[in-house]
Amino acid sequence: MQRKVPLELARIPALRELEKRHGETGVDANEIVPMDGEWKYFAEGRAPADQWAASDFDDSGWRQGPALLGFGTDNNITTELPRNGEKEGADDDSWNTFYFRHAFDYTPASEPDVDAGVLSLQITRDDGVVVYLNGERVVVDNMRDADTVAYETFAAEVISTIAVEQQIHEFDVRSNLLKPGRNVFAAEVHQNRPDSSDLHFGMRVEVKQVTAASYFSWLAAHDPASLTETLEDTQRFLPPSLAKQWGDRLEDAFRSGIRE
Ligand SMILES: [Ca+2]
Ligand SMILES: [Ca+2]
Repeated sequence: MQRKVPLELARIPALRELEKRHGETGVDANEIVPMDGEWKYFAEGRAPADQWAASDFDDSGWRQGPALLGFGTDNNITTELPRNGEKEGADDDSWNTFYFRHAFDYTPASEPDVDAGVLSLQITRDDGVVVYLNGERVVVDNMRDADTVAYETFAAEVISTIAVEQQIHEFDVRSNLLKPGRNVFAAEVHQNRPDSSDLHFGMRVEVKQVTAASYFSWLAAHDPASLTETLEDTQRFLPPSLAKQWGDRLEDAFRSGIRE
């Protein structure tokens, strides 16, 4: 009987390497934010209060709707945002930036922990975006002046044509930023120029973890002779803590050729 192995996969490259070698079957993926999730939004032609991205910010005055949120495109927008308020067409009064918040409860699927994998953020945006998790900036994508993004900052590149606008951009974020209990993603979406006619935002998030169950069941499903990696390869791409915890079990599996 093997003991239950705690999850301590802290290195993002290790998980991605495992996924590359083994496909999704070696990795447990759990959706925590759906692409059509509900978001609070602030579309007022100005920046909200300074702490708007913090998890404890009071967004009770913000409006709310399911993603995708935006205006001016054919890209499956569910929640229409006001473009430029009552000032549509007045370029010098254009609204440059729109703000979003999504709160959710997270219960780790297995003991320890949220320190054991990556968050995969899958984002569609027009034009540029900055994303925060519990107040910490985790993604800056297609923005000018990335270090000093403010309401007035423009996106770097124009996002045009349906094919480009519908692209999903995936980012790995450390999953130890996720806490058991309440969490908040926040995002600000910026236009690339004052008179841009369209804008949208949506984001799906998965927690991806390597677990003993996922890893050893993957091993069990494969003929040892078909494996291209050696025990040493496996120990090298796993993070040291996990390679150590799984040490005997890995050696048994490779030596005996008997998959559990
Ligand atoms: Ca566009
Ligand atoms: Ca735009």
